[in-house]
Amino acid sequence: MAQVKFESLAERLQNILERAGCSTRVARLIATNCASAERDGAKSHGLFRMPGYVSSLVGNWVDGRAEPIVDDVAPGFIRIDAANGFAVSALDAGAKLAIEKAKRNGIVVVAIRNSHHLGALSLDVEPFADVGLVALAVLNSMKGVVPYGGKSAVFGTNPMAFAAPRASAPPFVFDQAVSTMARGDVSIAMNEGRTLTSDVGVDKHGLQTTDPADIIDGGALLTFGGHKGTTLALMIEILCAALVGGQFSYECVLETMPGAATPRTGQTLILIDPTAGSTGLPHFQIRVDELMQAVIDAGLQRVPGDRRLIARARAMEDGIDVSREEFDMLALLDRDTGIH
Ligand code: NDP
Ligand code: PYC
Repeated sequence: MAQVKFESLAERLQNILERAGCSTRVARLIATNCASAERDGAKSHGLFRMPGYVSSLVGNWVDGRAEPIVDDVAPGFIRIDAANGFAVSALDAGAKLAIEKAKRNGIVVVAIRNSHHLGALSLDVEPFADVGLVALAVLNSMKGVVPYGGKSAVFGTNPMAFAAPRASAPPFVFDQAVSTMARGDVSIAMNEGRTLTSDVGVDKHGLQTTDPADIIDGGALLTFGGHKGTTLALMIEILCAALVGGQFSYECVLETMPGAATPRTGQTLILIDPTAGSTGLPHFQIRVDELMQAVIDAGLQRVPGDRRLIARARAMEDGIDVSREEFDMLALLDRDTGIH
């Protein structure tokens, strides 16, 4: 295990992504996103995703040079066609306009289609709370989650992330999949030889299993909270496919596409300006703090998002932990993208 500075890890990833086919702008965005997830301890959406980014780029499943088309369609609505590129690049292209419109109108919806997302969604919402906005993002992905009581997969693991500014601390941010576990974490559990609890997934026959390999090998995940996770998964499919003009997770077929590892789906972001609410931003921020204190007083061990912030502070101080296996994986990607 070695500690690597954030900037040097991001630079190494950017070089790999450029050689795999990204423009400099897109490579920088994805590399920063990936290094940031690793920095924040989101292990299933950091370095672990690099082989997937590279194989999707090399197989021409995703266009790493795509220029997103931003369409200002209504006072409270922006449409972005990611042009078969990365959602992170599409959001970056529309972010400035989205902030302006949210501040002018009180609210804006950003509807992204034809996009690929393989990252931690917290990173998409946090910057908006840093400038005083409330942000809610949802994302659909590749088919792999069965509806409550069902036997076959329809939904993606479909994360949602929310960020709100606070008075006395960095923004409150939560970020979670609609499945009991993210698929990436199930793969990591499989690689580490761990077993799972029986509420995580089913095998290829639809039977509940505690073996992560059964889930990855033709099985599927379950929604968290039974039917309540299923209702959220449905909402996210509607907001990320029907609303934006994109694909439902079950329509995104990767298996027959060589190299495809990123879902070609959609994303919706809603920004709200708290100054347009009845209380204004400073009071809003104090009220968020009061709520966090109330849940801590009631016994919640920590505010959601705190683990991420602690991991981030430690990584920025000491460097990001990169294991021998992760260095080997990066060396393989160097080789596969033309460095010998
Ligand atoms: P987790 O279940 O690990 O965490 C969900 C939320 O609960 C986080 O905000 C977390 O905060 C908080 N939390 C966890 N444990 C506690 C606790 N004991 N007390 C208080 N709060 C707690 O997330 P998931 O496994 O569902 O998702 C993992 C990641 O996978 C996310 O970043 C998600 O965006 C990503 N993902 C991406 C997909 C894609 O298509 N790109 C698809 C699916 C998932 P904290 O972070 O501080 O632990
Ligand atoms: O971990 O479930 C997951 C996931 C799907 C797409 C990106 N991450």
